[in-house]
Amino acid sequence: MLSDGMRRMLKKAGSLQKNILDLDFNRLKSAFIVLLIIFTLFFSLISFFGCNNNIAVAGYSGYIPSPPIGNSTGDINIDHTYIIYTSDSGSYWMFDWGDGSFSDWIEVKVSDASVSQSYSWSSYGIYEVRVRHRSSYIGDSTWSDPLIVTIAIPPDLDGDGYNNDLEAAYGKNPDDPDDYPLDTDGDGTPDDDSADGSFTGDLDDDNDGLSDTIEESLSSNSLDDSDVTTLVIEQTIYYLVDTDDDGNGNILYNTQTETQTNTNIEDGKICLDTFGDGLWDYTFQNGIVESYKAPFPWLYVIIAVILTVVIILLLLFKMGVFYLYEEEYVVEE
Ligand SMILES: [Ca+2]
Ligand SMILES: [Ca+2]
Ligand SMILES: [Ca+2]
Ligand SMILES: [Ca+2]
Repeated sequence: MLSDGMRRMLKKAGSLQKNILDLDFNRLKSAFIVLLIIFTLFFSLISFFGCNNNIAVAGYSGYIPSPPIGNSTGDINIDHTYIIYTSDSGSYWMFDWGDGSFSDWIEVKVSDASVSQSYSWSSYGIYEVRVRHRSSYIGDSTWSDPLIVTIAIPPDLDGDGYNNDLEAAYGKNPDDPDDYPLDTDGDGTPDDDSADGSFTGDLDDDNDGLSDTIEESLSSNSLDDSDVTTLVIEQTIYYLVDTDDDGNGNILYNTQTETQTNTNIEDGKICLDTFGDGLWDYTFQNGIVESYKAPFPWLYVIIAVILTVVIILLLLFKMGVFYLYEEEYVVEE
């Protein structure tokens, strides 16, 4: 049995424990309310900033900014510009250029701003351009997904008019504009076939219209376009070829019949035998083709006139109208 004194002590102790428990509960309640307020404020802030495209949402470490906007192809040593948009004033942004280089942190002081950065790559390759966001409140984001930028080797690296593959096939340097295959007419097709047979050479090296093969058969220079003149006569293409280099075409080549005839010069005009019958059909002079007109036969006319005069004189002599001497008559007295 407990004494009265003991009962009073236990009752007092129970009362004290109850007070202590009440006190702890109130502290916990206050702490919970404070935490609730802090979380409410935190998530309100997160919700507010989460409206922006490039600003963190809950779980900042998992935030991925949008990739930068800009060209996905380009050339070396040329500035390429990349942009991100943000309404997060007071934020910072950094670009990763994919070649081990990074931009500085770029501060955005106003909302609804764009951040633009230019970069030029010095080597050909494929680069992953990313962007990263930094907030003074919640730290750095992870890198954005990459924008793939291809800085491809141009087909004609040195810009000499011959593509890299062709130059390589001809043993020329694709990175030297002064080293390229022989191409007499400069039309981009080299004179000869490539050694490996992957490229066919020009069939008309001097681009005068007459193929190398025909020029060689006519003894014409297939590397000189000044010795062939193209003529169109009665809808047929002819080539007037100067094989003796005297400035006048001495062979007329008919592309339709693939035959050749000779020419002649009369009064400075080149006479052409288009039918191949040995008679002149046209003349060519100063770029003009005309039907052949035989020259007036002055020589024959003059000879005929002289002969006619001689015959008339002879007849007159015969008739006694003209005579060479006068007979003397002696009158006897
Ligand atoms: Ca080239
Ligand atoms: Ca070259
Ligand atoms: Ca050529
Ligand atoms: Ca030719």
